[in-house]
Parts: sequence; structure tokens; C-alpha cells
Amino acid sequence: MPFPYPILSADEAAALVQHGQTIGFSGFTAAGSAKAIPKAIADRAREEHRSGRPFQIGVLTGASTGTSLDGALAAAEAVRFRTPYQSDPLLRSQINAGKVRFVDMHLSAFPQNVRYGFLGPVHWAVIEVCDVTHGGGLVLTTSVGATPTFASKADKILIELNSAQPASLLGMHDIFEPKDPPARQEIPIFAAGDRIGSPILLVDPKKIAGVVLTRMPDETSAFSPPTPETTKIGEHVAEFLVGEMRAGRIPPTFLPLQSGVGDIANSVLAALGAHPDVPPFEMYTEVLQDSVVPLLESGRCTFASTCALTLSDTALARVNDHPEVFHDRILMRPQEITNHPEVVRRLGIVSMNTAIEVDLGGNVNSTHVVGRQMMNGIGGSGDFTRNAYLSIFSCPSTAKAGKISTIVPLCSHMDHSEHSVQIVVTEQGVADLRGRDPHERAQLVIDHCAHPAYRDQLRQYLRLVKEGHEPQSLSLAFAMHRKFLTDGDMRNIDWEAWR
Ligand code: 0RQ
Repeated sequence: MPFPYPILSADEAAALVQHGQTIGFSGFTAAGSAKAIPKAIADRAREEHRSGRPFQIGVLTGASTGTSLDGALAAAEAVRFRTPYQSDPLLRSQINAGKVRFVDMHLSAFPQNVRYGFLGPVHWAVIEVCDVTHGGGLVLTTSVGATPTFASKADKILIELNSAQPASLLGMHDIFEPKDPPARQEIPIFAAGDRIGSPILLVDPKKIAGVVLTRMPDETSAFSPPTPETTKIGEHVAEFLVGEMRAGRIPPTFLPLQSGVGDIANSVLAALGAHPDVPPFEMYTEVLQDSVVPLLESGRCTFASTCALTLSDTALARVNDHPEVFHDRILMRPQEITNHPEVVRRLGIVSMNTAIEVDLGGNVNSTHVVGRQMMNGIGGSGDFTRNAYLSIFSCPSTAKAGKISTIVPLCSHMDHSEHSVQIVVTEQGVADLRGRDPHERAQLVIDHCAHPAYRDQLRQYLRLVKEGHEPQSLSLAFAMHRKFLTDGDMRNIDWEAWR
């Protein structure tokens, strides 16, 4: 039977896209991101700009992407609007310079916000697949993200059929899109491994405008080797969870784990896997990173439900080369399902995410440096934190060679409030804030988590703000941030001078 869809070059596909349109691209982190068509759209934008014509698009994705997507489009100044999450350095600088409108959104809510029409029309879905059938069946690659929603909402679909992604990924996806209110029903996941949907994404074949043949590996960046700080944080988290199990607050069979993205998250999982008293565990998470691959092989991690395989080339090759080990132990689902508040609460997930700064009340800033400069976005951290059985945030106690304390009187931007954050961990130790009032919380955060170079000045602050339910001073709460902006260093503050 002849191939049922027009085969296009990436340039021909890009030529179909018009200035001002909104495109939903596949991808959740660099895993499964569209690659060839966004690069060609970037080239097209450059051409248009050279001819004096405007050309910019709205970019929707599952989460962050690879360099061929956000990086290439940003370099061509082709992004008008971006949501829900990004981590590309150039795009970040354009967002912070006010050149790109960026909306930071909870990842679980993003697909329904698209379906509800809150973000306007979606003109195109650009989807990477490892196989496509005559009847519009798509086998997605290394992530699911928001692709099912883009495919159902978009006017037209362009496909990248990527032969670098093996067709053996078939069977690792669990595609399920909830109905919208008032027809919404429960999401019937009662254990991390419950399969509720289809291994194939079915789209209307009439919407497929063309297929671009590619051979491009995912652009996942390598992890840095663990540092003494990240190792210590990992050990603290593992010890804390073992203590919870011994105290009977975590069942002996353990609870499913969610872990954020980055080097700290990678170290925490490695430490949990290595701890002799942590029993084999499941993951119900949104990103599967390298450290989980050996744990799945050894049986320390018995199942991983995820939205993406955010793996280095070598780790991904291990998964692809050994389907007999991995295929029954991994399911990739849409972000709406991996991060769904209902499921997170029901399964009793232990959530572990990373903070930029934490304040004395236990509020967390995950997104904005000194309250103004966007880093990446809230991602899925809020979906898990607000609904977890136990919500843990970790970070090194200082940043920028000690000039910044990540423990501050009041966060300069608030993503996760004291009502959701339960445990704070730095390389210094663990502050368990459960059942503690604001004054007790402040003391615990300083004593257990602040760096020794900052403890005394934070204690001085507490002595200045004894009154009230919240130990805060409206005139001094941001004095450490203000000192950093003036002197480039938060250390050795003279509180009276900053009133
Ligand atoms: O800067 O890169 O210039 O060295 O921030 O910090 O310590 O390397 O940590 O890479 O894990 O990122 C919160 C940003 C942490 C990330 C955040 C500087 C620091 C460094 C990175 P350099 P680290 P990580 C699942 C869950 C939100 C989304 C989320 C994140 C850089 O984890 O985006 O959790 N989280 N999603 O020097 C100034 C401070 C700082 C600071 C750190 N207080 N002030 N700079 N830095 N603290 C995933 C998804 O949702 C897809």
C-alpha cells in the first residue's frame, strides 16, 4: 500500500506555517521534541525578517524542549508567545528582556487550558513519531507531554517520522485524555502501573498535512557528576524517608516517588536506590532521568510511570536495547495524567523538587531569581507539591560561591506556599515543618538548613521580628536581596542600615 500522507521536506512543512499562528509541538523536556520542522521554521523566520516582513509564532509544548526547538526559534527571534515551561538560555534572556511573552503554568492544567480555549486557537500540531499508520495511528517517541491535546485541538497536523527513535517504543505509551466538565469522570489509576489508555495516539488522518522523514536523536544534555553538596542532599532525603518508614508514617511497602529535573533530583534518586533500608519502590513522576535506569535494571525501582524518558544517549540505548527488561516497567503518559492532582493525592506520592530559595516560613520560590528574572518556570512542581503525601524541597544552602543564601527571610517570588511545603533539605540538614507554627518553622529552617555563614544574621532578623503570628518585617524582609543587588553579596548584613 502506498504511503498515505504527503512526504514533505522540513522546509516545505515550514512554508505552510503563517506569521502569527500558534503551534503545539511534541516534547516534554528534550525527549520527543519536534526537531526538523521548528529548525526549518526558524530559517523561514530569518528569511522573512531579511525581506522586511514580520514572522513570529506562538509556541506551545509539554515542557522544556531541545535546542532545535526553543534554541533555534529564539535565535531567529521567531517566538511571540511561549507557554508553559522553558529552559533555553537564549529564550530565557528574551523573556526577561520583555521580547517574548511567557506564561508560567502548572503543567497538569496546561492541556485542559488549551482545550478550554483559554490560550486561543491552535493552528498546527507538530508531532515527532516513530511510526504512523494509514488510519491516523501515531506511535509517539520518548515523551507524551501535551501532544494528544495538540493533536485533537489543532486545525492541521505535521509529523516528523524520526528513524533515530526505534519503533520498539510501541507499547510504552498510555494515552488517555479526560473529557471536559461537566462530562469529566475519575482518572482510574489506583496504582502507579495501572494502564488506562491506548498505546497509540489516534488522530483524524484528514488533518495530517504531511510527514517529514528525519533521523535526529533527542538533544538531552548530560548530567554533571554529583558534587559533595548534591550527594549530601541525596543522603539527607534518603535518611529522612527511612526515618519516616521506621516511624510508621510511610508503609513498609513504601510510597510512589516523584522527582524533579536536574542534578539534585538525579542525586536524590541515586541515594535512595543505594540506601540499604529503602525497599524497592515505584515512581509516579513526570521526568525519568538517568539515575533510574540502573535502578529499574536491578529491581530497586519496580515501576516508573512518567511523561518522558529524559535520558542521555547511553541510558536511552540501554532502554531501547533491552525491551525485555524495561518495557513492562515503564509507561509514558500525558502530563495531564502524570501530574494530575487527583492521582497524586490518591496514590500518596512523595514529591521531591528543587527550590531557588526558601524562606523562614517554608514558602518556596522555584522560578524567579531575586524576584524578577525568570529561570525556567513552575513546571510540574506545584502539581505534585500541593497534593503530595509528603512534599520535600531541596537546594544547596548557598548559590553563586556563597554570595547568595538560598534561605532568606521572605521569598522574593512565591510559587509554593507554607501550606504545601512540608520538608526542606539542604546539604546542612533537614527541616521538618509539619505541624509547626511560623515561629517554630523559622527556627527549624535556620538551624537545620541555613549555611553557617548566614545563620547568625538570620537569627538576628528573627530577634527583630518577635511579634505577630508571622515573624516578618515589611521593611526588612527583602533586605538581604537588596544588599545583594547593591553589594553583590548577602553576607554580613547590618539590619539597621537596611530599614
Ligand atoms: O546557576 O546555572 O548559572 O550555575 O540557578 O541551580 O542549583 O544548578 O539547580 O539545575 O536543579 O535548578 C529550581 C531552577 C534548580 C529547577 C531550579 C542558580 C544556580 C544555577 C540552577 P548557574 P542548580 P537545578 C519537574 C519539576 C522548577 C520546575 C520544577 C527548576 C542555577 O529545579 O526549574 O521543579 N525548578 N519542575 O547558581 C540566584 C538563587 C539561586 C540561583 C540557584 N537563590 N539566586 N541564583 N541559582 N539558586 C520538571 C518539570 O517540570 C519539567
